[in-house]
Amino acid sequence: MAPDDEDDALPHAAGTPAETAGEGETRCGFVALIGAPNAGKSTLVNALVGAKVSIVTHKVQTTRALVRGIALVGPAQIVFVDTPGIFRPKRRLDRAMVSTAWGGAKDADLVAVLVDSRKGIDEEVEAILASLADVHLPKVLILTKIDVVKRDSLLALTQAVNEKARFERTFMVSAVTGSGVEDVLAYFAGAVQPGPWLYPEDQISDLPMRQLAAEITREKMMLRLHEELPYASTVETEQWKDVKGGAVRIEQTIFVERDSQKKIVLGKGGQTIKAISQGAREEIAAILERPVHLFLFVKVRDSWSDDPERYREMGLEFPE
Ligand SMILES: Nc1nc2c(ncn2[C@@H]2O[C@H](COP(=O)(O)OP(=O)(O)OP(=O)(O)O)[C@@H](O)[C@H]2O)c(=O)[nH]1
Ligand SMILES: [Mg+2]
Repeated sequence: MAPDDEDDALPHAAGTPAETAGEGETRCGFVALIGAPNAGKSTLVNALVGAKVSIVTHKVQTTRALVRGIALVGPAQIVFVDTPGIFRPKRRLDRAMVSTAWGGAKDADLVAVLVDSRKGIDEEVEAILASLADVHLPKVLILTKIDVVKRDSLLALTQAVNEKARFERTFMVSAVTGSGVEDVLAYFAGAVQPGPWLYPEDQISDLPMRQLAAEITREKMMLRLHEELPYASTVETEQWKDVKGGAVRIEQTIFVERDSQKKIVLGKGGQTIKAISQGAREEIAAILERPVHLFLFVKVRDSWSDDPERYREMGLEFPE
């Protein structure tokens, strides 16, 4: 992801792939990772790509829109599609997220269904497995977080999940220890179809830099704020300007729904927003490899989650 490409991280003209791998030998395809909220989808996409392309928190419903992370394995370019968790939606934003997740699955070439092996089959997983009948694509099962469960429970879970839906293969991974991640990569490298690469060789994500920067700030906010606040807020990058000394000046707006929430985001004497800003600034600067001046503004907009413009910014369809 080139720092100057913040408005346009999509592929330039094709050409490089054939030079590196030889025309006709390359393979390419989209693999969607779906599952319940918190199943470990974004963590695994990051591990597969070998870089952080999607934000991760211990809270549910962290990912809100599709994030494509790109991995190269020999002649294969695998585009892993991280999706929002699938759950029973209540609010409009929930509906947009869940329909985006299913849409991401149906538009892919292959689907990986992630099940948190510590949680096993709960109501949410049960509902997802039942809906897989409508996804007419090759599917594999990935049991996640195997570093925190006993091995024999994995065999029982493998059997139980495979009785409820048809999978080509079952994988067991830990994104924390890295166990099983190479097997998943090798499998999909062979499973994607022959064809030209769709992204330049050095591209690891399709997310424009300004959107990734907003996501990083949202991650720091989700990690610091509790209860309803992570779900009542959104972050947008408003300004992105090169300034003296090779630095970049970034202005972002945090939208919340109520004045009381704004007070919490700011914190006593502005301490909370300062900490969010510092965490985000350091991470964005590390990605860009240049100094960052980050300015965060908090705006109260009680109906932001009913405003089509906010959905466009997030890359979501606005559900009626
Ligand atoms: N122990 C352990 N924890 C993991 C592993 N993979 C993910 N986690 C943790 O699980 C939590 C959720 O991870 P995410 O990757 O954000 O999960 P997600 O499925 O993308 O969640 P949503 O975006 O909310 O749907 C985080 O606290 C991760 O650190 C793993 O292999 N082992
Ligand atoms: Mg996620």
